[in-house]
Amino acid sequence: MDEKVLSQFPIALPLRDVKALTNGIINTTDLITDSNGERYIFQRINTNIFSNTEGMMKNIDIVTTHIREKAAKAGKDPERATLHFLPSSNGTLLYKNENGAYRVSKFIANTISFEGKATPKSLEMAGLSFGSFIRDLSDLDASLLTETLPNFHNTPMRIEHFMQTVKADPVNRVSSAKEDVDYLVSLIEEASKLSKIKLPLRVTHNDTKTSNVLVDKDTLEPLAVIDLDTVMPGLLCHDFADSIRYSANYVAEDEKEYSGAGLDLEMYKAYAKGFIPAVSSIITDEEIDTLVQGVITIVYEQAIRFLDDYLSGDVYYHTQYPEHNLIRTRTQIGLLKDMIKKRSEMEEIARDPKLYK
Ligand code: ADP
Ligand code: GN1
Ligand code: MG
Repeated sequence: MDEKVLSQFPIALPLRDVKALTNGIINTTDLITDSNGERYIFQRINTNIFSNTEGMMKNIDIVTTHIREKAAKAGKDPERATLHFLPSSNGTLLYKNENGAYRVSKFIANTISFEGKATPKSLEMAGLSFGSFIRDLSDLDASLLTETLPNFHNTPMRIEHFMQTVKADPVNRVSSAKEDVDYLVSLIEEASKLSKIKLPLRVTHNDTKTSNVLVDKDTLEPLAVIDLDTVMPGLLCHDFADSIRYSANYVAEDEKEYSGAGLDLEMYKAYAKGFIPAVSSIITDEEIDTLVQGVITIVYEQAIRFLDDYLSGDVYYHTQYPEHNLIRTRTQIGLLKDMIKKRSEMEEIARDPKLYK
């Protein structure tokens, strides 16, 4: 841990404890305890991916301020409702040096985030959290936010990039993923449908893993949505989709026994039960009509993102072994195939009138 970096933040050094939190695959995150026993989250941002760190922190500042104000008006504790970053010695919420960009946020105590295998209850609570997040930000003008990761969920552009990688085959891996490539190429038309539909641009989270919500440790009541780096203008269906992609799969995203991948409808239903009622006051008919298409599109998009990275030589996602991204691709393909089969059940659940009361 770099003391020089830490000393740029208003925390008491030396640190008493450092614990690495390793579930994210982009940034590096540590839970630190300072010499007064105060706990903070210390993060080194992956600036290869988040190159516009100023825009990113500005988006986070706008969004957290909005949430804090709303929470205070609703009589909730604003400090537990969202992230709170500490200013560094330069007066901004970041400290940068030649090795990267760093930030520190207050640790929100007595909370848990859902990691590992989801349960219907954890998914319902995650759905409620992410749905409430979109609803609470629906009166914030999305154009105030910078598109810090341009075209992040632009599926046609992702497809184009993927096809270029397949063609160039820079590290000679295409032959080891031929079936995967062929299958994903065969679905291009299906995966492009959503991009042709006009939908409202909202303030969305764009990385709705269940590990990105904090709930009360005892009651599991939703408190804060965290990991706000990808907050940008986006589509409601993408936020609905990514949690399901991540947590309603029978297997984990990097399960080597990927043949077990598929959609657990009970988990899907649990997420819908939390998410849809939370957005029912703002959701449009077009958005209801695209919830399931959004899920299928996001799973497809993630499959080509992982495969593109595998075929490029693992330049984007952290990997632990050479086939890691290929395994990740296959868990997504297994899920995708099963979702296509279960599409009508998924639609029926997403349109259940009881969720819209
Ligand atoms: P990553 O980009 O590595 O996913 P996150 O911001 O999601 O980073 O943080 C990783 C984990 O750290 C979260 O899943 C959560 O368990 C914990 N965490 C992050 N910020 C806080 C916070 N302010 N208070 C309590 N726990 C936190
Ligand atoms: C990345 O940071 P993390 O692990 O929550 C990625 C997401 C992917 C996810 C797949 C900025 O999220 O888009 O869905 O991995 N974030 C970025 O696990 O690319
Ligand atoms: Mg995270």
